[in-house]
Amino acid sequence: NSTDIAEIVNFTKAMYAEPNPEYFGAEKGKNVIYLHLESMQNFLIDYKLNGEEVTPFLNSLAHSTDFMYFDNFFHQVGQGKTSDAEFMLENSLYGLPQGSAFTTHDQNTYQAAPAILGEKGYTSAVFHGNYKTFWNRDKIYKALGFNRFYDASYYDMNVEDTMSYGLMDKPFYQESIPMLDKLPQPFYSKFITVSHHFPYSINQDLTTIGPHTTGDKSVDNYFQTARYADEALKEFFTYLKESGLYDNSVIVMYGDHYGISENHMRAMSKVLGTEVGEFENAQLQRVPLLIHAPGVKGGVNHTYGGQIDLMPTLMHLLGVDTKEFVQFGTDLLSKDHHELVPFRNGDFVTPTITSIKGKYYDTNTGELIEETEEIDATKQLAQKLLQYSDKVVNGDLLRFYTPKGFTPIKPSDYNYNNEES
Ligand code: GP9
Ligand code: MN
Repeated sequence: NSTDIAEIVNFTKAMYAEPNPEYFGAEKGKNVIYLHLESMQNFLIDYKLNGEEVTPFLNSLAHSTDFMYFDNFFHQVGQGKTSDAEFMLENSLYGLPQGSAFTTHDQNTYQAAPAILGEKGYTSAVFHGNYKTFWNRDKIYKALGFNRFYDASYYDMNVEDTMSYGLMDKPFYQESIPMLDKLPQPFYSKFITVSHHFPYSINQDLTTIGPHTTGDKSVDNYFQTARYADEALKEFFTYLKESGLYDNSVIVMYGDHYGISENHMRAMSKVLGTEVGEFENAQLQRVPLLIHAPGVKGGVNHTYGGQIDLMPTLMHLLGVDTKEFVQFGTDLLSKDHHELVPFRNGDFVTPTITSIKGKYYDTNTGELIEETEEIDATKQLAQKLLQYSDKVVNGDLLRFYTPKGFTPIKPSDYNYNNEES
């Protein structure tokens, strides 16, 4: 096992992408605010329903130079859905091929973002309007080193303000504000939203846009809850600006995974006005990624990447060296970033090739292409990334490897009474 980890450390070091000096440390000491956008897919950006924007606020951010907007960014989750997205962005390790690492591997040793930043004086916190045991969060967050976890017990979960997965986004953000205000700075925080969750049902009094008209109910409703989530986000940004947090925080918004599954390709063909097959469905796995880094000029960035790449990207912006850490993604802003996006089932997308179930397509045209040696090599690399990551998680291999300068955390030091930090 220690030979395994040595081999894997060699591999991740060989994959390591040097930070771009233009961005490295540009946000040193700044707060971090992650906004986990439930089920938000990238096709919504600038999409018009009956001539009306569905997500006008997100659209305005995507077009603003205050934000880096990545339009070729993909979710990479498996069965663990939300928990896989979180697992990737806290560890730069892939979720598992089956089940959720959050529930099956909560006793592992991790070298996660909250622990790394904790050593640099950050206080970490998760805000989520659902109960702490969902996805086993109360246990895994201790292994990741989260100092505080504000779950449903900290919110007013009255019937009108909740849906099946928890608190609606507007009251969620509102009630989070006083708790966020009390958080010592610099902080590393994550807000996990839920109102835009399958099956996208919402009290019609709260809607400001009609449903779509494909006849497929969950697809049609998807646009109403997306609009509501967009409005909630806008309200939260008003607070962020007024409080001054906007100017001293890196704000990262990401879609956690698809909201409309492959079982709805017929309806999606109507939504997009073009036939949606296997190839188009793979392209639809894009989720929005928007990063506000104060002082850094934004704009649209076409780099291909996925959720596995978020952690090194953020660490480098904060001026934290990642070379000694076992991470399977690479900094999206690095010139050496690998534009290879493996999906959990071994399919992958690059700027030129889309691989689906043993078939290859030209990513730009959707035309079928023959397998070449280069494509085969890319496929091997995608598989290797997934397999090595699985070895680390299944074998709990990080317990045999402590990066230079990192002090392992003790999960038993953490509790979520949230009184002391
Ligand atoms: C609930 C939530 C939903 O707490 O985060 O998770 P999902 O069903 O999207 O995996
Ligand atoms: Mn989710």
